[in-house]
Amino acid sequence: MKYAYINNQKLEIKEGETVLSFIKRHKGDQAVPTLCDAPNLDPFGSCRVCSVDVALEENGASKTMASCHTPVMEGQYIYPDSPSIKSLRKNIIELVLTDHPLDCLTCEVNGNCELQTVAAQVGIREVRYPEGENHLNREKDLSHPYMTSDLSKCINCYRCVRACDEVQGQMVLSMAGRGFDSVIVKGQDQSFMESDCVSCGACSQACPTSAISDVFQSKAIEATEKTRTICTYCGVGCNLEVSTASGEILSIQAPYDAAANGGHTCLKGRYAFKFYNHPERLTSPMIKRNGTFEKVSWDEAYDHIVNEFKRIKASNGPDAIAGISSARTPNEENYLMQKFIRAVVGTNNIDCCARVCHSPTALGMQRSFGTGAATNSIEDLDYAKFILVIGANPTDAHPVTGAKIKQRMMKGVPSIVIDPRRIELAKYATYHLQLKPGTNVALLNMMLYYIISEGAEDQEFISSRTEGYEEMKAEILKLDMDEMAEVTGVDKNLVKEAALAYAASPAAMEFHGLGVTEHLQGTFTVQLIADLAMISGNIGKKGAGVNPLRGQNNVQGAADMGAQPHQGAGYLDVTDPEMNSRYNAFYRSDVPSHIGFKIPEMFDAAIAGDLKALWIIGEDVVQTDPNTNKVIEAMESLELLVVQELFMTETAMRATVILPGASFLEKEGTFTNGERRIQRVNKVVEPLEGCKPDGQIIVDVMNRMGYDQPDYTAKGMLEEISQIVPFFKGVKWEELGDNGKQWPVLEDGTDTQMLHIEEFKRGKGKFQYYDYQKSREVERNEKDFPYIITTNRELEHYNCGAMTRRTGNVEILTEDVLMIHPDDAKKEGIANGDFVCVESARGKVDIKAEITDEMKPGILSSTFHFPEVMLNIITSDEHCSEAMCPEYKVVSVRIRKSKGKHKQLAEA
Ligand SMILES: Nc1nc2c(c(=O)[nH]1)N[C@H]1C(S)=C(S)[C@@H](COP(=O)(O)OP(=O)(O)OC[C@H]3O[C@@H](n4cnc5c(=O)[nH]c(N)nc54)[C@H](O)[C@@H]3O)O[C@H]1N2
Ligand SMILES: Nc1nc2c(c(=O)[nH]1)N[C@H]1C(S)=C(S)[C@@H](COP(=O)(O)OP(=O)(O)OC[C@H]3O[C@@H](n4cnc5c(=O)[nH]c(N)nc54)[C@H](O)[C@@H]3O)O[C@H]1N2
Ligand SMILES: [Mo]
Repeated sequence: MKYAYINNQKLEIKEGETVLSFIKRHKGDQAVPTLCDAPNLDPFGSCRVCSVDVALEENGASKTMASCHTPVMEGQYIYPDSPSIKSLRKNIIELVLTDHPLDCLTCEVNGNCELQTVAAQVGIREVRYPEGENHLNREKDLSHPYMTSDLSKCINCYRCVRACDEVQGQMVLSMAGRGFDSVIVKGQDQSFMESDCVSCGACSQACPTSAISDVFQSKAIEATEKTRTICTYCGVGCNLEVSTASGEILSIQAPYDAAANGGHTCLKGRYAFKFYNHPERLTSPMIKRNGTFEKVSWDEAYDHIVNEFKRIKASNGPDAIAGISSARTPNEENYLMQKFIRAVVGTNNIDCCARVCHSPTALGMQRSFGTGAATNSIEDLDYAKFILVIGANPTDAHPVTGAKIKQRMMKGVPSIVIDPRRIELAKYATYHLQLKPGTNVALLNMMLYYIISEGAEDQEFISSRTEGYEEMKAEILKLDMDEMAEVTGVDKNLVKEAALAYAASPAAMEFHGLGVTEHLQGTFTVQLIADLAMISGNIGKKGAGVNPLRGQNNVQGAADMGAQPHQGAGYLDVTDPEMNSRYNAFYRSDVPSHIGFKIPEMFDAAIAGDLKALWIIGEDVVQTDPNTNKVIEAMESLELLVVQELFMTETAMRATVILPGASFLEKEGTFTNGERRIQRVNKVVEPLEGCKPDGQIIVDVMNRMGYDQPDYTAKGMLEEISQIVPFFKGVKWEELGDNGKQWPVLEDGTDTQMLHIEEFKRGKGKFQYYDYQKSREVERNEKDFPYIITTNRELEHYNCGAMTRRTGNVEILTEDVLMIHPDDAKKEGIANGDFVCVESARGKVDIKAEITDEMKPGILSSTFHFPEVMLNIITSDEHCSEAMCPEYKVVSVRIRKSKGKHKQLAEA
């Protein structure tokens, strides 16, 4: 063990500590005042406020050093508050204050300003120098809905610049000018809105004064309470610290000690919370009578639903009823919903949005490895020596992880991006393989071909840990690379170089998204990704693995809890007689052992008249499922459509009964993020008047159907879940702590950062070969529909947009646009901003053109966040042959300049 001394007291040193972290660990965070230092930034050593005296012997001659960036050495004698140090700090702060307006008492952050706190800490009561003038005249920036700058308050500590560079990697902020004239500027001295700012707020959180700050909500500074919870948007699972006063949410910060996001979050997590008390929230149950919704009491709504369920079950059997559970809601609520459908209704007709999202990932990885979840943790990015991103655009869709990946790429970690679009990460990647949508299988086969034919495979891993290799290899070697290059549109030499660089790396970490799954061959693509990881020995070690970037905040959890028709809670196979009887014994029920309907099958059954009742929680299938007019037909064929929602979505409009649920801010439970981390969602505010937590609504209906289920509490539900879900065995509400636990959690509470370390869940990892197959949509492309449109997502809006469209985010991004290559635009006579009619075999929509060379000629892309466009009118309900995930990413269309803005809905 190594030791150093603080005020002559002998204390142990930890590896890698600076003098500052050493002092803070032993003497507390307040032991040394700091200004330019921040917990999530690299030490900078510019302000010198953290200076301490350091000597080589007890009370010996000392040197003054900035403690934040000086490594602590064995045997050092550190004096953090000698008289000379105290006077030095006071002088420094006094000088800083001369450059800062002296109106602290009237400043809106009064009481929350770090500079003010530090001034008090070092003992300053008044400033002896006159107020300086060098940047006090700078104008306020009021351009942005969430962030504001008043750079007259800037003290040039660089924290904002470093946060923008080191945390987000956006490089918007910089210091211009020299000496006394130096000032912080955004971009080319622009406003937030004009600059390339992505509104993550890292600079605002980093600023120690209020030179850059959140636009102050009234009373922001009077926050009385802080509650830690988990973000409701994507699967990164950011921890949020929510400040409230009098039951109202004022602001959100990212806690520095959060494992999932370490002091960072994106503009949705930090700022897009105002939907929660938006005037358009649904606040009363409603029943549709003669075509219009009438507000009713909860009792009346429940009676209606229960009578209908009973009537339909009696006349058509339990399989005429189905449920769609919400991946936006906690584990406990998903568990209850599937339990209601299985144990109370008596059918396996339960599904969730994983169907239209990562169902191929779950199935493909189960086939290859035995478990469908991410093998490694996000933290592993720090250890990865190579990064492969395929069909995912994390800087928009998983911004915190995206920023980390981007940081690694900028620091020179070699990488491959496989995407038809030049996404942001492609600009930093070593190789961008810009393939035609729908050709992943051909491209991955090319990579496997070159690794095998060049002898770059990991023989040791293959022989000790896998099976099926020789069969796969024999098929791969039959392929003609020129033919595959033609199919994918990617130069074979580039693929070869990229594949060999990947295979040569000691630790390559893979990430994938919907560009992999939402295809005819989605599941096969996932299996080929698994092949690639196995052939290069990239499983079971740090900085490697196959890591799907799971979409919704709790889509991992929704599937874990059994919100799918073929596997119940904990992925036990419902068709296996032993598992089936285990469920029935546990639920005191009689659930049949046949697989229920998947979402697309529910719609077909509704149209065919076999499905009569559907209960949907938090999913806007009309806007987000493919082939909108078919979805509408399905909704309208039902006798009972219960929609449990926050807002009057396109789906809710077509309901027969509406139940107002409560948002994540108004209830408790757990979300499981994309790295299997089960984290506590704590109630921040009371449910809006008239709304109920979704879990309690389900419990109420269960009881009225005659099933005894205790009232909803997160703790109670977790107790029940831990008895049936094997990998939740040791999960206890009160033991989850701030950063949760990664499943499997053993009975003694130990959790798991990495899967398949010595052995795969299924024993040996399974290699499998698949041939590239053209989808019917691609055939259409070769005939009547010459363009392919694929979908992407925008940072500011989230899926159907019901929530983000009701926040300040609409001021930043207002509509869906059609990305089109300049050559195509020219050919079709389309100018930037023109409306374009995009027509597929299903229907047509009008979208505003945005001319960009991010897409290749012949390929278009758009988002699906706005009901004004309703992009899914044109998408097809062809789907993955194995998992039934829709082929959203390949839609063959023709385009022409449009005269106006129309959409073609069935009723219109
Ligand atoms: N801001 C924001 N964040 C979100 C969401 C949101 O709506 N908005 N939604 C959340 C949800 S539910 C999900 S599932 C995730 C999705 O996050 P991602 O998986 O990143 O989703 P997408 O952007 O739809 O698609 C990813 C990429 O696939 C590419 N792609 C299209 N076709 C192909 C192909 O054939 N091959 C390859 N290799 N790539 C292709 C697209 O160009 C796109 O860049 O994001 C989550 N996070
Ligand atoms: N063209 C195209 N379409 C796509 C995709 C694509 O890539 N291209 N991606 C698909 C994917 S991956 C997904 S996951 C789906 C997502 O599609 P959806 O699941 O429909 O999208 P969300 O916007 O997440 O909708 C969730 C709804 O839940 C409500 N909600 C949120 N929290 C709660 C709560 O606590 N309780 C209740 N009761 N309601 C709540 C919100 O108000 C919102 O209306 O879209 C799919 N659609
Ligand atoms: Mo998703």
